[in-house]
Amino acid sequence: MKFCFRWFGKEDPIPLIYIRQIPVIEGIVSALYDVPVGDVWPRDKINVLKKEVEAQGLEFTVIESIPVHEDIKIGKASREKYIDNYCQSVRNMGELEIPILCYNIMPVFDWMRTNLEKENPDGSTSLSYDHSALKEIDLRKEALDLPGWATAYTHEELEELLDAYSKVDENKLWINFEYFLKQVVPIAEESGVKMAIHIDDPPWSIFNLPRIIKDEKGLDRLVNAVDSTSNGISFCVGSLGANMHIELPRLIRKYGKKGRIHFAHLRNIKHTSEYSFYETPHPTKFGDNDMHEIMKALIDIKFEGAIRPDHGRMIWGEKGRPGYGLYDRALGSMYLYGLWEGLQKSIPHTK
Ligand SMILES: [Mn+2]
Repeated sequence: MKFCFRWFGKEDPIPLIYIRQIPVIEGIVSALYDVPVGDVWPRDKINVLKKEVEAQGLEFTVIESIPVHEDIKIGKASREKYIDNYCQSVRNMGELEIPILCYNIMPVFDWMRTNLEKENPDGSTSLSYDHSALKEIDLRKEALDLPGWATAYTHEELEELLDAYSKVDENKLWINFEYFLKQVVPIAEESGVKMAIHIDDPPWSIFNLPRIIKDEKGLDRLVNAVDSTSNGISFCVGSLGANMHIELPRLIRKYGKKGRIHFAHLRNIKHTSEYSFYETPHPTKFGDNDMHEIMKALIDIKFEGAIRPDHGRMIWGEKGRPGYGLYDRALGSMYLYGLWEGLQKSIPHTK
């Protein structure tokens, strides 16, 4: 497996050379952040980013993410143009030999947290999610005041989207998603790109919006929608593990053996109630995910895709993008590498 690290390009306060200094990191996970949603990602622009990564001795391994336009999810007539554009972006990354595309199909909001700076007893801060706090928010009545989302939409834009989604239930979203996959996956296949859908985060409906990539049933429907290894999964154990009833190692083995897991996000969370949690340091002892069992499952399936540490805490006084500081993710990388090396050397059949 290839150890990777997410980098937000020039806007990221963490320079690539710092990432390079984390000894186990070989690959970069990044994206273009200045292309309007729905437009084609120009090959030249992707190439500039790729060259920048390679100048530091790293590989541009994963694009995370090319956003799927809301019109595709809603099923508007304008989706045809946006699907064509998406196919062209996939071709462009394929020509540049970037092998993995992480994307998601969450309506309106992607990841959701209610606090980006939950204080921990040791003085560090974490991202957290409190379902009861979220349930009290009526999006149509009050200005959206959630961390990370304050400026994403105007009130009018949000109203319009919510109206459109009032006619899109889970099944309709599935049908629209399958329509998209049937066109894009064959292009990905011929372009040498593995598409890898990220798990919905958190893995349940928020604000009455439909969410479909949230459990085994959803992942089954996904892999059956188009029978191709280019139609795969970004197995985010923090997102999926927020559902207390999911058996992560079993699902890694199940979809991994079908060749459908191309990317894994490895992080830990601790539940404060069935639908509420906060993010912890990566090691097993701090959270509810057994990282040792998760890594064992990845080794069992002879996982050859990309992995990255996921959100970290803010520690050692670091300021920056919540969840994406350097220090705690670097600690996470070293921990994951230690697990990997220990397991690799102690399981005879994997040698
Ligand atoms: Mn993730």
